This record gives sequence, C-alpha cells and structure tokens, in this order.
Amino acid sequence: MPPTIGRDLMHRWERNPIITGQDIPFACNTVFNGTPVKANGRYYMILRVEGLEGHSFFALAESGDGLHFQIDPRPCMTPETDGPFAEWESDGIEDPRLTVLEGRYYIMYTAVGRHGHVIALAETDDFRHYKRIATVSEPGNKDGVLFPEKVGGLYARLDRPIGGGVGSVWLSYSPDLINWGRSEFVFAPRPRYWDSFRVGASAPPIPTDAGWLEVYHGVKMTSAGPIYRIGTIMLDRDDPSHVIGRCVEPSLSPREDYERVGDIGNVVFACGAIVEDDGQVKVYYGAADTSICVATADLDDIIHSCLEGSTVGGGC
Ligand code: BMA
Repeated sequence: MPPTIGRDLMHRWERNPIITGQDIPFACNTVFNGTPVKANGRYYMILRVEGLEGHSFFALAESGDGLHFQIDPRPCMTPETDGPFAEWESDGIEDPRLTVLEGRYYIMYTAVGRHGHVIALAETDDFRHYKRIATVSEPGNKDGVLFPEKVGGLYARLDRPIGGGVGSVWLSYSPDLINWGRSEFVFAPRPRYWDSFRVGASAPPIPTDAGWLEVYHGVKMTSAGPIYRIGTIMLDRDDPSHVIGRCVEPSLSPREDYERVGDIGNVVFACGAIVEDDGQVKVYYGAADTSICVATADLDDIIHSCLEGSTVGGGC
C-alpha cells in the first residue's frame, strides 16, 4: 500500500468538483450526493438536487468517462404529490443509492414527510422513468442500500435506524423487496474515533473475494459541529451481520475548500462507487452538501485498509 501520510487513501480528482449548481440546467439551491452505475460503457448518475424552497428531488447525469457529466434538462424523479407515496415525500426525496440486481436498476432513497425519514424503493429501466415499489421502513430510518445479490436466498439491505439515540448500521432481509425483517445489528459508532457520533451505509455493498466491502460514512461531533468522513468496512459474504474488518482511519476526510465550505461545511458523503476493470475504484461523493466530487483508490488498498483494523475499537 502506498504511504498515506498527510493525504487520504482515496485520491481526489484534481478537477473536482465534477458537478456544481452551475451545471444544473434549472433553478436549484445545490446538488450533492449522487449515485452512479456503469452500464454498456456509460456512466449514469442520479443526483440529489435541492430546490430553492429547500426540498430535494433527483436529476440524471450521464458521462462517457465518469468524470465529465451532462445533466438532463429536466428532473428525473420528483416527490409524489398524489397517491400512497405523497404523504411520505411531501418534504422531498433524498440520498438515492442505485443498485443493479438481477439485471434491473433499483433506487433506495430517503423519503421525507410529516412522519420524518423513511426508506423507499423504486426501479427504472432507462434512468428517466421511475416506478415506486414500496416504502420499506418505519420512520426514523435512512441510508438504505440494497445488496446487488441475494444473500442466503433473500434480498438484503443495510440501513440506519436511530435506536436509543444512536445511529448504527443494521441488516434486514426480504423475500420480495417489499416485506423486510429478520433485522440484525451490524456496526455502531466507535467511541473516541473519527466515527464516534454516527455511522451509516453510503455505497451499496461491493462484492469482493474478502467479503462485502461497504463504503460508509462516519460522523464525529465537535464543538464546531459535525465532521462527515468516509470509511470502509468488510462484511462476511454469507452473513453480512458479521464484521470481518473495519478501517482504523477514514479513507477520505474534508480538507479541500469545496469540502470545508458550503451549505453544510466539513462534509464528504458518498452514495456510490464504481469498480473499474483495472481495479481502480471511483467513489462519488457530495462535498459540503454543495457539489459532487470523485476520488479514486485501488480496490486492493481499500480492502487492505479495512482488514488491518479488524480488532481496533472493538471492530464494531
Ligand atoms: C446526512 C444526510 C446527507 C447529508 C449529510 C450532511 O444526515 O442528510 O444527505 O449530506 O447529512 O449534511
């Protein structure tokens, strides 16, 4: 692994940010927390856009190289105003996570309404038309990420319920993507570490020979407010509630001005990653809730970073 003294394991692209509010072809406050997939050699990214009134919706960005994106002229998915989803989405839809599962594109996202945050699931064939499937959690849950394969014959997801005031990551299973249960604890904030206040799943889990690689976010609360960082954890392939290893140090911390300053400063927050054929991983992240950036790292280095920390801080 190359030395990481004075720098992060994930290397920022020198021309970050890759998408800002200036690139959005309609009125908005900010753009952040985009989720990518690569299909037929092209990159598609669903972006969280915050409207001027403060509610979020989604827009589509497309690219040939994963670095330079074109944004569709109209939003691709907006909160429902009629029907069963309307009361859950009256204050917006946030933080999409795209998963390719059984050849279909699924979007787990956070619906925000008068009951607070719930996790919802939709699917798309073309990234432009979306069919809602179900709300899949009770209020008080967010950061839902769907596994790209069944685990033990069932669909699986990670999520982040707030239980007892603590934001920990949990695992649930489903036979049909609608009914979820068999929930199990996976990992919690680590006292006195960079992820001591909250943790949550960020990218949909990535299958590797070492297990399920999960790129997560960890929050430290300080007297100047929260600091959001990106970390990695390895979960067992057959039983993802079992933690194999967890990074000691974050893989990416807010350091650049565009990560330090914005609507919410000191935030790097990933919603997806692409593993390229050459073993490089592109991690897409929102910076300061104000723009979208990309950082890269070698898959082997990321795996090594979480395996070396298997016993630190109790592991989980
Ligand atoms: C989290 C989510 C993210 C956001 C982050 C930092 O709770 O709401 O959408 O990027 O906070 O503000």
